[in-house]
Amino acid sequence: MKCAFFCELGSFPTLGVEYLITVLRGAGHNVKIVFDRKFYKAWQPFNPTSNFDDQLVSDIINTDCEVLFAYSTTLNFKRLVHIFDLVKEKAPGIIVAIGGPHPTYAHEQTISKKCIDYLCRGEGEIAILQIIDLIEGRRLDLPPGIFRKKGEVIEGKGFGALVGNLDDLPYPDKSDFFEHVPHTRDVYTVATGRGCYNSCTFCNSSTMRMHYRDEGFHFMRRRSVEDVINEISLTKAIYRPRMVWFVDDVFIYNRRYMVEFAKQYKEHVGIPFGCSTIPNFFHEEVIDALFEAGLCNVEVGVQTLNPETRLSVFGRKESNDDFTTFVSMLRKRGVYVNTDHIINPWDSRENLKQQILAYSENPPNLIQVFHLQYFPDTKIIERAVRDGHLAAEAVDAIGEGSTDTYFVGGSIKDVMRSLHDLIVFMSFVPFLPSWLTKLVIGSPLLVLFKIMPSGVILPLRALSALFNKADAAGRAHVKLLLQTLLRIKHAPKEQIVGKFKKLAACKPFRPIQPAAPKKKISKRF
Ligand code: B12
Ligand code: SF4
Repeated sequence: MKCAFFCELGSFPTLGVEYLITVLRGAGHNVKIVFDRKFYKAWQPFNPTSNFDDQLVSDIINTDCEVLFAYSTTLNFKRLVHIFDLVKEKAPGIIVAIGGPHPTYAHEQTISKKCIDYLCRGEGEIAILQIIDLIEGRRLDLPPGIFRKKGEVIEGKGFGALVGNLDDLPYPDKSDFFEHVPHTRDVYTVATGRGCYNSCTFCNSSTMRMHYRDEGFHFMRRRSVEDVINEISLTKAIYRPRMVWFVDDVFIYNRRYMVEFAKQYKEHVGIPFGCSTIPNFFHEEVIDALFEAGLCNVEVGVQTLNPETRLSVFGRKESNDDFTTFVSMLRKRGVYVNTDHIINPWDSRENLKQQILAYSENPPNLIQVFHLQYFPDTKIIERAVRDGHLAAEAVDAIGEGSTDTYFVGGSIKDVMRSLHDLIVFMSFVPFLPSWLTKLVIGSPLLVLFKIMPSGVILPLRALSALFNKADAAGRAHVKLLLQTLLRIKHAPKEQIVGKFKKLAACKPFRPIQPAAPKKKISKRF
């Protein structure tokens, strides 16, 4: 079947899409990928984007596809619906099928959109081929996890079949991303597993695990160390990325697995690598082994240093001491530590000042400050409504793709504005000695940060990335910005693109078997 995949272009490739196109191609389907460069184009001040959407719609129609697949997060959902409405207007015969986080967690609102014909809830490698079977009439029954519209009626239930053994998955075909987004070649993204054992109330990863548990399945799975190492060794042989980034929700867990991984990675790969994790793994000998194998960058989800918010609102069990121990354990070894912090309505202004002081006592290399976004089907929504931080009427809007609702009757912009000085200052903390942080936070000097635009940290961030090879994301953005300013265009040679395709072909085909349900459904994880 002639298929097209519509995918947003970001700083890293979308691994889920890479797997799906590899599975489709493996089953003999013709797949073209159309990238939404809206965000990417925003870097390009010399290219006006006024007729951008029309061009995108033509690009989709020109693929001559019979079915258009798309990956959607809550943040790009509204945009996808806008583009697909335009596609349907011009080419009503194209069937639109959508999957990813937003369709999974707001499935009813998603499938009720006129321009969407099929929806996949949950994992997609098995479901995507089932959708094609349904479209081509080879299958009549509707498998779990696939939803469709028949006139006004919506049919479907459950979640997409899980891959029983992740080693059955092919190695992802990254050639489309590498061809169209050349800067993504520097960092090879890979996952050793799926799922997260934690239960943070603001995150959809825990929702996913719970849903599959309620259906009787274990969502958490990990590939064998051999399969992971084999994929990265092949990557190394085909082309040598500067860095490997593990996109697992939480990478550092399971001591035995980590020890084996470190040993094999050091022996067969040795390329510097980074990962995301949470501050709850304290086996120094394992961290040493990972460091020796090449661990150079760890993104640590801290989110708040207010113990009350962390436990009772965010559902996180670590303590501030855990954070301090973990960060110093990594920094002592020279690992670049990048922390994520979430501005939220439970932490008062005074409390945020205390947190800034706590960060300055034991600073990471970077503090990335985000604001809380409410994603559909997350537990925090109920709490926010109960505590008066979110209007009950606003909950539906989240399922429609609005994430900026915050206080009742207000918006996240108001909150960010009221904390602007502290938010800007927090980003500076890793670059300042702690005595200076203390001085600024307790004096009128803080006013300076009130008038500073939030972008003021960017030149410092860029400089730090230039001098720090381990700051993969920072370097990717600097490179993209420089290429844009210098108007450097990429035309990757066909031969190179062919090389990238080779990776997917290296692994012998194995049929993907669905996971069997657990024998006994445990309500606890
Ligand atoms: C690595 C990662 C990133 C990376 C790479 C981006 C990417 N999308 O791969 C970076 C750092 C760039 C990133 C950025 C962002 N991310 Co992110 N990210 C992740 C993370 C940790 C892993 C993604 C992954 O590789 N998953 C493994 C693959 C195999 O699964 P998958 O992507 O879900 O795809 C499967 C299914 O969804 C399904 N499927 C997907 N599409 C389709 C389409 C069809 C037709 C079908 C049939 C099936 C199907 O099949 C796939 C294979 O099984 C996830 C958490 C998670 N566990 O998914 C968060 C997550 C996806 N991110 C999230 C968010 C919010 C963001 C940002 C918006 C953050 C921000 N505020 O800027 C940006 C958005 C960027 C973007 N355009 O995607 C949220 C999305 C929540 C939501 N409701 O939308 C998640 C779920 C984490 C969370 N907080 O809950 N992210
Ligand atoms: S540890 Fe990270 S991925 Fe896991 S539930 Fe919490 S925020 Fe989500």
